[in-house]
This record gives sequence, structure tokens and C-alpha cells, in this order.
Amino acid sequence: MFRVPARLRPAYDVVIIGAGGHGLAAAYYLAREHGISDVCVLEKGWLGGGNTGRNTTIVRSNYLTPEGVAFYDRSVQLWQDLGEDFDLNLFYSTRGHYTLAHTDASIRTMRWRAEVNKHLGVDSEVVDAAAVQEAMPMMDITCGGHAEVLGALFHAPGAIARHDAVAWGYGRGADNRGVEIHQNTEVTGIDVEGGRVTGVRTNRGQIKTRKVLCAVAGSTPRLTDMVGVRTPIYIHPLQAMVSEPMKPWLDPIIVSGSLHVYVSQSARGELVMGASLDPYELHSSRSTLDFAEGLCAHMLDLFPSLSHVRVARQWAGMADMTPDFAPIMGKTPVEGFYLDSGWGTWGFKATPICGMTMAHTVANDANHPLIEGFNLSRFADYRLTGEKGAASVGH
Ligand code: FAD
Ligand code: PYC
Repeated sequence: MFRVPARLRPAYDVVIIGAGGHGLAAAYYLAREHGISDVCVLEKGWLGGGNTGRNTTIVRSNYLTPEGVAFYDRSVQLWQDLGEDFDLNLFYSTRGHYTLAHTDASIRTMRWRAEVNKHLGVDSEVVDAAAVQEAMPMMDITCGGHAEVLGALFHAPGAIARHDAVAWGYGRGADNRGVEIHQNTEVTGIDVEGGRVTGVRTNRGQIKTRKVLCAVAGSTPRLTDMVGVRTPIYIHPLQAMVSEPMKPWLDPIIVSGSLHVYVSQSARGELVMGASLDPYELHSSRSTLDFAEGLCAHMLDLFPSLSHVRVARQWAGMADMTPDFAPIMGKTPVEGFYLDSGWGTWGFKATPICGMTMAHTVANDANHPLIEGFNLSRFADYRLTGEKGAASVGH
């Protein structure tokens, strides 16, 4: 898919840390949109081996804040012809997305989201319990009698895609345009002189550069410590699991915040399932039996007929959480050090728009207008972008 360059060069115009979807997309758009290809992407492991290759691939734009809705909507638009751009099948599949409401309070939040979405031209509406039952006759909408479904937010554009292929597509596209991708290359230090970036140190030697984009998701605090930038990011594990493959059974994507469960069915037939964050800070991607048992119990509340289906495997990623459940993007107090972080449990869907807006930000040394609501300075100014009610499942 891409070259394996033998040596690191002593200097690049731009160094991108992290070959996840976000770092690779930024490299791709830097080269394609801004003609900047003297770029290297440094990855301590393998391409797409972080949260990009661990997520449950849900793409949607039914957020709560106007800043969030506009941003994710642009991303959903970019997703539509990404496969053609790459000449690669991303298995992008529009399914429709139901966020179930089990209480009057969640019906209110769904109405709020639907109104903000519609106002910005995004296709979302509140539907009643009968519509949910009609779409999914196999669902027990009483949830065993203890958490009856009262309705849902239905978002027709909700989709899934093949996550690894997204990283491969952006990686190949960037490589074709002259970007170097160095795997097994860990950034161990970042040089700052007089308040601006001058280079990075790696396990394979030193590199001079005046621009560093940090796109390392669950490792963000380690990298920001290297340049003395403080963020309110905290790391929690987020786990997921898949069932054995089944015949096509579930078309839409289902999320229940109250039951802490979400599920879709992949092109391979697996039920792809997850829940909320593990309730403790931990820089680790271990998975637990406790999670698998809890998730299975809640899945069976909704779909009792699945009791004979076996779990095939489970895994975890490290989610870089922010207090308002919105990302931290753009310039920082250190000149030439740019952040694409705080992507927690919700950043896969944003991969294309993050790449595009961060490429613009790095190329022009000015934040792209679409990321203004996501600046680091919002925490000092008490101007949060509260997305907790829409980020993913309940946290
Ligand atoms: P990553 O893909 O994690 O890439 C960062 C890379 O940086 C890694 O490869 C890492 O090895 C590398 N790195 C770290 N430190 C260094 C260093 N010092 N030197 C060099 N390289 C380094 N989002 C959605 O939108 N929809 C979902 O359904 C969804 N489900 C999720 C389910 C799970 C279980 C998890 C864990 C996350 C989920 N997410 C979801 C969130 C999403 O996966 C992430 O927000 C997104 O993938 C982040 O992409 P990235 O490119 O920023 O980070
Ligand atoms: O962002 O839609 C999402 C999501 C679902 C599960 C994890 N993240």
C-alpha cells in the first residue's frame, strides 16, 4: 500500500506524530490541498494500530451543539466519495441510527438534538416507540419490563465503514503524494526554543522541523508534557466486542444511553457492540470479563433472542476524554505545535474533516474556522462546547 522509507531524513517541513486516521488524513490533505509534501508521519507501532483500528466505526452527525453538528455534518459529506478518492472499498454503509429514549428526560434531549440538527440541515427526527418496534420487530421494547423504550432519535445518514481501510486509503494517498510514513518510530522528545518548536527526538534519531502536528489520541498527555502544554484530557479505557458472524439480522445502528449498550452488524455479519467508558483512569488497553458480562446482559434486555449467540472477541482502546466531550484542536501556546486531540470515544467519524481542517491550520498557521469551537483556550475562558448528551453512549 505504501513505501517503507529506509532512513529518516534530518529535516522535514512538517512532522506528524501518530499514523492513525487523523494523522494520515492530515498528511494526505497537506499534500493534496496545500502542496506541502515534505512531511513525515511518525508512528511508534503500526499504521492504524491505535484507536483507528479499534473503534466500532459509527459515522453520524446528530450532535447537540451547532459547532459540533456543522463539523460532523461536513465530515459525513466527505465520507460519501472517500472510497472513490482512494480507489479503495471502505465498505461505507448507510444504515440509519436510532438513539433509544427510555425516560421523559431523554425524550427531551432527543427533541433538542433533532431541532438543532434540522436547523442546520441535518436529517434527524424523534420517532415514537411503535416506529422503533416496526423497524426492529426482534427488539423487546419493554426491555424485560424495566426500561421501556418510549421513542428514539432517528438519524437516517448514520453509517458504518471499514476502519482499517480508512487508514490504508489515507496512508496510500499521502505516500503517493510524497509523504513519508515511518512505522516503529516513537517520538521520545520535542525540542522547543524561545517558545517555538525546533525539532523532535525519536528512537531512530533527531529531526529538525518548525511544525509538529500531534495526533496521538490516548497518548496525548505524554506528548503535551514534552512541550509543557497543559490540557484537561484524561484517559479512560473504552472496550468493545463482536459476536460470531451471523446472517444479516440488524440493518440500523442502535444506541441506548440508559442501558449503556450500542450495536450494529458489520459487512462480515458480526454484531459489533460496545458500552460506556470503564469508570477509572487507566493508560492501558486491557479488556475485562466484567465488561463482557455487563454488555451481554444489556444486549439480552433489548434482544432476548440472541441468548444462543457466542461472543467471538473483545478488545479496548485508550480514549482521550475532555470535560465537555468535544475535541481539542488547533494552535497551542507553543508556536508550531498543533493539537488534534480529545477525540475520546467519538473521533472515527471525524477523520476526514479533522484531516482537512488540521491540514489547513498547519499550512496557514491559523485555525480553520470550523474548529473555532474546539480551541484549547475554551477551558481557560469558561466557554465549553458541551456535547455530553450526544457524544456516544452514556458516560
Ligand atoms: P489513533 O488511531 O489512536 O492514532 C494515534 C497513533 O499515535 C497510534 O497509532 C499510536 O501508536 C501513535 N502514537 C502514540 N504515541 C506516539 C509516539 N510517542 N510516537 C509516535 N506515535 C505515537 N469514534 C467514532 O466516531 N465512532 C465509533 O463508533 C467509535 N467507537 C469507538 C470504540 C472504541 C472501542 C474506541 C477505543 C474508540 C471509538 N471511537 C469511535 C473513537 C475513535 O476510535 C478515535 O477517536 C479515533 O480513532 C482517533 O483517531 P486518531 O487517528 O486520532 O488516533
Ligand atoms: O461516536 O457514535 C459514536 C460512538 C458510538 C460508540 C462509540 N462511539
